[in-house]
Amino acid sequence: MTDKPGLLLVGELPEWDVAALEADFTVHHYWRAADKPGMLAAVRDSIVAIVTKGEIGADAALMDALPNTKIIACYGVGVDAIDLDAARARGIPVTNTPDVLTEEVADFAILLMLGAARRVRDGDAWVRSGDWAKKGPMPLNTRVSGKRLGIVGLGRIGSAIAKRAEGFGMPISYSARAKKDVPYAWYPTPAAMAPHVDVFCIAAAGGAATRGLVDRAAIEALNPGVIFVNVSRGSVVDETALLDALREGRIGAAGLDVFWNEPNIDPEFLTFPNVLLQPHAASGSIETRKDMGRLMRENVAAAMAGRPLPTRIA
Ligand code: 8YV
Repeated sequence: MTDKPGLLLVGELPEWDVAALEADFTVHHYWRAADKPGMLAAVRDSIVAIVTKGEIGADAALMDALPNTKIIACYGVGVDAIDLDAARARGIPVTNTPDVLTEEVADFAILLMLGAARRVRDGDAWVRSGDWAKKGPMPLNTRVSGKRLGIVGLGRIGSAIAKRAEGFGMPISYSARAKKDVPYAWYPTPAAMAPHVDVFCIAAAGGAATRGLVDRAAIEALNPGVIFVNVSRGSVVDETALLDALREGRIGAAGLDVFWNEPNIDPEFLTFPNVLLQPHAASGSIETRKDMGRLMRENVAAAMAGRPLPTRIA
């Protein structure tokens, strides 16, 4: 019988994070429990920490089922899947992993822009299928450098995308509620920005405040042939309107890392050859995930020791 306190993992983490957590906790893998209510009942009093992920959070019912929880530590920067009001009401602090993934996600946004516009998946298939030798050069595609970039949300990640895009000679606009002290053109809404850009990239935080922010009006205001990228949350976009635009051929290319209803995404996305699909993987390098895991564990350790939490968000 161990006397280590319990920690609930809501989603799968790399084995090195699980091993590090197991030094101090009995780790309960909620995500793989066949009988979730049964597991919660069995561990009810022992759990002192809940570890969530960007995509898988914690609701009020989970908090109520684990009344000794001292921290909800998110392995990710976005805490939109956690009921923050419920956590506040119960006095449970919430932490996330900002900064350590900013550069990685910004790199990925650029990768999606280039990969979608330059049809990198088709090029790879052209080589592998033998079409290169059989048919000659692959069909031509679209330039990114020098095109006008519009970023929805100029926070840490949006700003890092802008910095990179400057290197591509892209004139930059952003949409945000308030104008910032930056040398980029500001628009109050995505719909206002849409007609002025050739590449439209979503980097806003998820959650109630941005749900449907890229609405049908924004999608209908996009220039024909736009390159559309999303590395934030599917919830920020009216996905029905996006699918309509793709079906009607109004989008030149799209690079999408996030969707409604992940991982069971709308299968219609699979039918568009000009869409580059990724499985919510923008922060998914070993280096960045190790940094995220370390920061998540620092927050958990601080909560256990009663120290200030390094990256508390609520
Ligand atoms: C995930 C993310 O946390 O940081 C976020 O908000 O969505 C991602 O980095 C990551 O996929 C781990 O689940």
